[in-house]
Amino acid sequence: DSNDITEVINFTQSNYAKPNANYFGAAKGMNVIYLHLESFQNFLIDYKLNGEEVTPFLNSLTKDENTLYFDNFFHQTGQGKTSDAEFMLENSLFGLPQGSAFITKALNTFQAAPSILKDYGYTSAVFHGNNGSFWNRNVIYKSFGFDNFFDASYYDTSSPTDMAEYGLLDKPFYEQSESLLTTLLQPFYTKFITVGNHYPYKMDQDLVTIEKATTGDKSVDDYFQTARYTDEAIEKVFDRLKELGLYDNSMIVLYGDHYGISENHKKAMAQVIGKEITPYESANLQRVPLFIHVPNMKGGTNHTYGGQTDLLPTLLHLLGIDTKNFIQFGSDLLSEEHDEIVPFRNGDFISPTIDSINEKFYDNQTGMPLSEDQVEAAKALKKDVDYKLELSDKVVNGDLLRFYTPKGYTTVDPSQFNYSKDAK
Ligand code: GP9
Ligand code: MN
Repeated sequence: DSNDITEVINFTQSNYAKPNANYFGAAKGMNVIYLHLESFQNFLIDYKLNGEEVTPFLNSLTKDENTLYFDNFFHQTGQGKTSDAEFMLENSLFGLPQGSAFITKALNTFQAAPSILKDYGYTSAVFHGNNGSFWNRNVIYKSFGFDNFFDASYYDTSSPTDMAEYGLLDKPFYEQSESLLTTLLQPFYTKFITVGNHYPYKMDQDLVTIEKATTGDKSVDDYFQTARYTDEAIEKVFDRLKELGLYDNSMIVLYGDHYGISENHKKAMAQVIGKEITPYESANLQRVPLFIHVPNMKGGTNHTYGGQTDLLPTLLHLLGIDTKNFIQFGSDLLSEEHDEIVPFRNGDFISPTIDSINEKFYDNQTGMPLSEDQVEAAKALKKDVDYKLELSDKVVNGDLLRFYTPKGYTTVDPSQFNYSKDAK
C-alpha cells in the first residue's frame, strides 16, 4: 500500500548515484539503438577456438575509441530469461524470484524507459522476429509505453533457411528491419531482439564460418558457430548504420541477456575455459558483454562491477536526463557513487572484493573462502542485497508505482497503443 512506497522512495533516494560530469549528456538528443546479444556470455570475448577468434568484430569493439566496454557486467536474470533481462533494462527493477514478471505483472504501472524518453520527444520501437505474444511482450510493451512493436507479422518468415527455432535469424532479421527503422521519427529509442544464438545452438552448416568445438558436448560445441554468426550480423548492422547516416547521431548499446551454457555442462566448460567449474567459477561465468558506443565519447574498457538493473540509470545520464526522482534499483555505472555490489536474483552477489555464492563467502580476487575476520563485513553486504531484492519485489508484487509519479513524468495510457500491422 502507499506506506510501502515511502520506504521504497527512501531506499531508492539513498541508492541514487549522481551523474559523472565527464559523461552526463554525452549522448544528449541522440537515437538509442539496443542490440540484444542472445545467450551471449562474456567468456566469448577475445576467446580463440583452434587459434581463431570466435567474435572478431566484438573483439575489435572492445578497442574502439568511442566505445565503453564493461568486462565486469553481469546478467541478473531468473526464470524469465530474456524477458527478465528486458524487464531490468527497461525499468531498473529486478524480475521475480519465480516465473516471469512479463507474464504475471504486465498490467502493472511502470515508469519504463520508452515512457520517460517520450517526455523528451523520443519515438520508441521494439523489433523482434518472433510472435509478439511470446513472453507476453505485446501486452507489457504497452504498459512500458512503446509506440511500436514490430513482431514476426512485419517480417517475411517464409524461407525456412532464414528461420531459427524462435524466429527469424539475425542477418535476415536486421536486413528486413531496415525499412521499418527508417520510418521512425528521430530521435528514436529502439531495441532489436535476436534469436540466432539460442540453445541448443544448432546452425545450418551452409551458414557457418567457424568449426565447432570438440568437447563432445553438443550444445557447447555448436555454441561457437552461432556466436560467430551473431558477431557477423552485428558487424553488418554497424556497416549499414554508417551507410544510412545513423551511426553519427545514435548511441548503440550491446548487451548479453543471460548465460548461454548452463551449469549442466561443467565438464565441457572446464575444457573451454581451462578451469574446473566450481561455484565461484560458475558465478563468475555469469558475465555478459556490455558495450556502449557514443560518437565522440571517450571509450575504453571499464572494469566497474555492475548488472542489468544499472543500465537504465546509466543510459539516462548519458542522455542528459537525471534519474534522481525515479524509482530505480540500479545505479549509473559511470558515477563515482555507483554501488559495485551486484545482486543475483537468487540472493547471491558478486563484487570487486567479496562474493556470496550458495550461502558461502569468497574473496572475489582469489576465489578462496573468506577469512573469519571478513565474514562479518560479508554478512552485512548480504543483508543489504536481501533488502534490495525484497524491496524490488514489493514494488512489482504490490504494483507500487501506482502511488508515485515522478515530477515532470507523463503517465502511460496503455490503451493508446496498437501494434497490429493493419493499424499502420
Ligand atoms: C523468444 C526469444 C528467446 O522470443 O526472446 O527467449 P529466451 O528463451 O532466451 O528467454
Ligand atoms: Mn534469451
